[in-house]
Amino acid sequence: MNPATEEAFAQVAMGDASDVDKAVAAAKAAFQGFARTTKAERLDLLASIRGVYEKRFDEMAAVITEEMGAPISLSKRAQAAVGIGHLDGVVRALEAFEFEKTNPAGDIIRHEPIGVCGLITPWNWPINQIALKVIPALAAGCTMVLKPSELTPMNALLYAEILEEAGVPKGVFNLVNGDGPTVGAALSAHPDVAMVSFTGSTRAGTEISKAAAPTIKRVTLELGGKSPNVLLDDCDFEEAVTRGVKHCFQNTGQSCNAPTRMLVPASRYDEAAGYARSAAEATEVGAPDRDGRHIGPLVSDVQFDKVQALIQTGIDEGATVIAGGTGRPDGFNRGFFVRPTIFGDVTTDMTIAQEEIFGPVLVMMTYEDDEDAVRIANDTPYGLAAFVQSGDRERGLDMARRIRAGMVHVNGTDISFGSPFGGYKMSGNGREGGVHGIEDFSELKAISI
Ligand code: TXE
Repeated sequence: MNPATEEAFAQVAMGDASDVDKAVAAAKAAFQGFARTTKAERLDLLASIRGVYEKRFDEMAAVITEEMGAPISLSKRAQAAVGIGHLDGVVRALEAFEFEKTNPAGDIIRHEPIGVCGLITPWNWPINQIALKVIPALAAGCTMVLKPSELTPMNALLYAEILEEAGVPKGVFNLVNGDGPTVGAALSAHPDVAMVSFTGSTRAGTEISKAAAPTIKRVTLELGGKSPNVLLDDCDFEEAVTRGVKHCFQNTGQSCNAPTRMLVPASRYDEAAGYARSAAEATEVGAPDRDGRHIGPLVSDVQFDKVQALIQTGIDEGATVIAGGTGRPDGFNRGFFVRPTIFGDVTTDMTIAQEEIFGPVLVMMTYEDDEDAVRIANDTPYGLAAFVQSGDRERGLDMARRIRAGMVHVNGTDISFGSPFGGYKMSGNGREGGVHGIEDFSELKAISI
């Protein structure tokens, strides 16, 4: 369904457990051969995938816009572009990767592909999350079954075409569309699947871990976040607040690593709230098929209802609405569009300070000193990303070291392609990207002679 028009534009069959059995059997049959391919052969394959992906880049951007509502400019600049960025990060890592080494004790330590992998992905950065799993799995020599989100099956089907055209051998990559409780659960529990790599909600991650437990398979999880953005008193406030709001609202707030909690010194709160209001009011909401820097709709009615309910909870729990609020923005009577919203006077005990909202909703909190900022930054069940704004590199770095999160950005927004992507605490386990992704999809073998 196109979330801007609420109209269906394609029909895709939902698979079931018997489709998972067939796909896993195909992946298992292909494993012995693919596991023995050389590094040079896999590098050639990745180069070929890159070539076909580039050729079909515009189609990829267009389909992501149509099925999940990201404005076309964002789809081109980021959503589809990261499919190439992650591939390049893995290629660089693979070139340098030593699959076999001798340790100081004289034993041979080998990285071997773990086996058939189940890849379960969400809808918010759909091809990003698919590429971040498929590419390192191929680099490691694994075969796989992908179950993309039932909300965004079309980019995954296009990716399957790209992989086939690029010459990925039969059975190495398999795709089963379907929902979580049927196809996702069957993949998680399957005895012939050696590893499940999942990105999505903490709720589904828990279900997957439970379903996988009896088979002792490896489960890597990239889950939700509630990332703090700490503004130290020596940063350029107007610039930092404006950039923080824009970043939080990017992709309509549907990013696991969005800076959703802005922490400002109590003495500068009024100033910061003023800049935040201006930035929110300057945020344009618009149709995704139009070029521009606006934000689009949320992905689905379910997400729309969830975000509306959490905005209402924020109001009920006593937070101040600095901008936005419940309902659709003026001029919209259909589509899952929501109002860019800023809450002030938010305290750590409030639901909106703890729960992932996954919409264009920023909460502003105050702190007394650096110690207090670290305490508040760490005071959620999540630990995916964190952001620190400071005019002093060493001070920013000191704060970055004290925050318990997998990725901390000082005056920046993203880690580089190839750096480890993943979180602490209930944001998951395992790390994706570059060499860390290849290692995640590998088993270690020690050979003594
Ligand atoms: O996620 P689900 P939903 C968060 C975000 C969002 C919330 C709910 O807060 O509002 O989760 O989104 C598959 N066994 N994130 O309900 O259900 C499902 O089919 C196996 C954060 O859409 O987790 C899909 O492929 N698989 C996030 C995938 O899980 C199961 C990205 C994601 O859907 C399953 C998305 C089960 N029992 C949402 N249940 C991030 N980390 O970026 C569901 N799935």
